[in-house]
Amino acid sequence: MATVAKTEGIKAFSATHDWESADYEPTLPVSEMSNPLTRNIDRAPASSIVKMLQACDAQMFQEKSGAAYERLLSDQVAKSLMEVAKRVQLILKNPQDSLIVLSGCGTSGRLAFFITSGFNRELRRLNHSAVCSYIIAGGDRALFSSQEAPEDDPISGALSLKKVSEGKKRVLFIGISCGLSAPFVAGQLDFCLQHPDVYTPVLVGFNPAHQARNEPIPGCTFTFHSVVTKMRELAKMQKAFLINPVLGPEAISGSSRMKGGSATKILLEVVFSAAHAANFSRTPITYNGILQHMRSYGKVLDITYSQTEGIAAVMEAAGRSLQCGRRLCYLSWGFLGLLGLIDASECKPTFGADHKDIQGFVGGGCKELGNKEGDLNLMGAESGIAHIDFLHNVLPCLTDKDTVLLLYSHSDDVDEVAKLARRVREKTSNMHAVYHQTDGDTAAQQGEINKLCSSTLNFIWPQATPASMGLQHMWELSTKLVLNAVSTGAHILKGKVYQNYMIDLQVTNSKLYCRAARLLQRLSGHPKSLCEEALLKAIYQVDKLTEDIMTCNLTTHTHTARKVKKVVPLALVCLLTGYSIKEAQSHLEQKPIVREAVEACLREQTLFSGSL
Ligand code: F1P
Repeated sequence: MATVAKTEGIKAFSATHDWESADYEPTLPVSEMSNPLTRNIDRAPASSIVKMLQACDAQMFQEKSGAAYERLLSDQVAKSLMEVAKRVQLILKNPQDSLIVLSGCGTSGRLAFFITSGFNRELRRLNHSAVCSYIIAGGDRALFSSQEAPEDDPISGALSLKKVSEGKKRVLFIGISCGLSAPFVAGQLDFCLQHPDVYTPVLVGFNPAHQARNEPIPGCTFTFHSVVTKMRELAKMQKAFLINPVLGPEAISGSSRMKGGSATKILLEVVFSAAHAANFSRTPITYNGILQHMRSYGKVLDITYSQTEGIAAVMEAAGRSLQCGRRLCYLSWGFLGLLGLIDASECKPTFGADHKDIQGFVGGGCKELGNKEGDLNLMGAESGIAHIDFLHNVLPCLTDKDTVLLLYSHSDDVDEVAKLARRVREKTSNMHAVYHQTDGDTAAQQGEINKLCSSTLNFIWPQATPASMGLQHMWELSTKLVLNAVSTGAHILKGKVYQNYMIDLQVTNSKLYCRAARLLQRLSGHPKSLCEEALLKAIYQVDKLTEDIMTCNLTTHTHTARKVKKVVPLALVCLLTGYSIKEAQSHLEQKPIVREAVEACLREQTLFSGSL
């Protein structure tokens, strides 16, 4: 056994470098590549899935290995972070007529909200005015539910930035797009470049600049790539900043919510903490300080993944629930809860999940989270995010087949946690917990909660944390890693991943459409034109494409795709078998596990071509 593990470790180590070579998937940006470490993640047991995710996350902190890319701990990245932190500090010092805006789409927008809220809360605690604002493509409803289409709208990006910064004389704009790809963010950066007297643009993403998306954006004269090129020029004079370390491919190809999201959180927290310390405790912003702070996040990975077996147990429970059509609920308090909401909302575009498959609930819901648009009842009563919604809509029908995961820390009202845990336990024994505490601090009720739960991931953090890094930030990253692992793993176990590709992704914006077309090419071996044809047939549910469909634009395609389930599997089955859409649909109904359906088709295809 030991020898096998050792050789696997060696293989895994050498594989980490494959993706950096020039001939590895040369047409893809790093954020879309498939990670050699996870090629067999779809057949791995839960504990191996966790280990693979750990190895992928560890790639974030690998030092530059002579390759062409900047890394998280690279010299240039630390220097840019210092400069941006100094700009933030200037605004803190002189907040009048100034603003910092964080913006992004999907997970990146949700993290913009998360980081903005945390920073403003801290400022208000010190009686300082809140200087930070967030923008998310699609508005506040996109904070808690998947809204992918607004990502394609550069005009609405620019207009929302204009609106939020009306009347300001100095704006530090931080646009986040993990893949350097979202037109919404490109529109905002372009707007900043046109008004350099007011706006200083900063771009956070995780591809080298030359890999920024270069597809034309309908109605615009710029592409993401052209905007980045201009910013690079301005960066030489420190009039714009690019923070774009490479993290290695995601564990599930293109799933930027994972490493992309974690690194966004790390980088921006480092910037804001350094600026905060400089302004309020006169701690100078230094290169070493920045680097040390970044490294301390690496320790969060170690502490979190030291509980591999515990994470795997929750993943297995969640996987069993999803496999039999039941659900996973995150119940939480305060801002750890927002991470639960974020994690849950991402499963729809990534795995074609129903919004009820994984749902997050936070104490008082929107009231507690303080989003701009206040209480959002836009998605109907059944989608409420407060505990009261859970008690009314979910608790009555919970059974042992559902999984409930409590997320709390010793600074939450643990009495409340125990109260809710007792009520959940009356309905299901399948309750687990993630609990953060500092060394030496224990909550009296924790013993009781532990007994009510079938498993507890108890993270004990050292009291003496690096000065610059709040404990809260550690708990948050650790919780994010656990939730990403649980929800990704549960969907893998449900058969929603083939090799390391999301085969049931939603095709609801241009990036996802291109990803889907690429995946069809890769799996079927057919040329691009044929794959796009099959994709459109699946979207419009027709066996023959009409003139009308062919002349529709991409926005109409992605809009129509919202209403259809299993678009990509459907297109793939048609491509591989020559079935009609109806036949392919019935084939997929007979084999509801998408991975198995896809594998069966691929097997038949190989047998068929072998017999020729
Ligand atoms: C933004 C994003 C992702 C989401 C999905 C679609 O990506 O909305 O957050 O998970 O993949 O794209 P990016 O602009 O940060 O690359």
